[in-house]
Amino acid sequence: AAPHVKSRCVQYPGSKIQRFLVPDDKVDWSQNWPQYNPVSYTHPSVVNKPAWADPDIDSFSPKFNAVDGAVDRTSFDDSYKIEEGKPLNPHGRTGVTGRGLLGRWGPNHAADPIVTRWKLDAKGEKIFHSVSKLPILQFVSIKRKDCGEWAIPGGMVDPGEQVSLTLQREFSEEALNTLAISPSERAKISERITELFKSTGFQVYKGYVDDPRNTDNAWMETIAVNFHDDSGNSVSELTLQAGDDAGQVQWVDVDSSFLLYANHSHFLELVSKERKAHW
Ligand code: RP5
Ligand code: MG
Ligand code: MG
Repeated sequence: AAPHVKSRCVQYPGSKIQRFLVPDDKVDWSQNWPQYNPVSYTHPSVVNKPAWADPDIDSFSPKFNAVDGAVDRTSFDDSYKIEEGKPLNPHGRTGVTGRGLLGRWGPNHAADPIVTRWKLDAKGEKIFHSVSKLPILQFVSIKRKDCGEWAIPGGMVDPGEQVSLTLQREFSEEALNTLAISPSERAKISERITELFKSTGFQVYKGYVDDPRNTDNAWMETIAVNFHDDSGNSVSELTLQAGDDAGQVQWVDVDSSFLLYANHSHFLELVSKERKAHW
């Protein structure tokens, strides 16, 4: 696989920290590199010991490469190495040690709901792309508040939470703003969402995320699932409203030229291939 890129972004997000520059041929840990001198960084929000974060490494002994109580510390890749008590990023060097903005040492598990529909004209007919001659898909995209980039409305799997629930919960929180509406409205939406999310889920991707928050000792992994509203009368009818860590939300045409957060574009490419849609 190509070496991770966003995990080596010069400026560590949410900080003034500059990563130690890692050239492509030095990403892999198997390359001996005595000059490697990464910056150690853990964001104050993580140092402050919130409920979603691990303690510092000297004050706890987690079960790495295992399900550790309610926290799944296994990787979707092979088992990861531990060096001086700290997990090593299976995709190689990032120029930063510690956890940065991530709560867990080792893998931080997320789930990404990719909700799609066909792009239709006024008569309700599918719109075909002029070059590829394939029908165009649209997906629900959010603009992240933290970095201003467009992304899939994903989020972290809570300890012990079923991924199927994370997918629904994060979509509802970020794209439908269910954290801010009345219980009766929430119940109505939840019914629709549960219906769509149970019938047509297609697992697109499971593995490492090339996320700008990754470090040498903490990284993102995800399960991305596509929920497709083929008829256009299920989730397409719900009013989108940005919530939680999303600043904006809208239906966006699925196209290779649309820039997205982390490696989310790769997940959409897999969706469009699967659905024989324009990419
Ligand atoms: C990405 O970060 C995942 O693919 C997912 O979309 C997201 C989860 O983090 P938060 O949205 O909770 O910050 O790596
Ligand atoms: Mg969220
Ligand atoms: Mg999120």
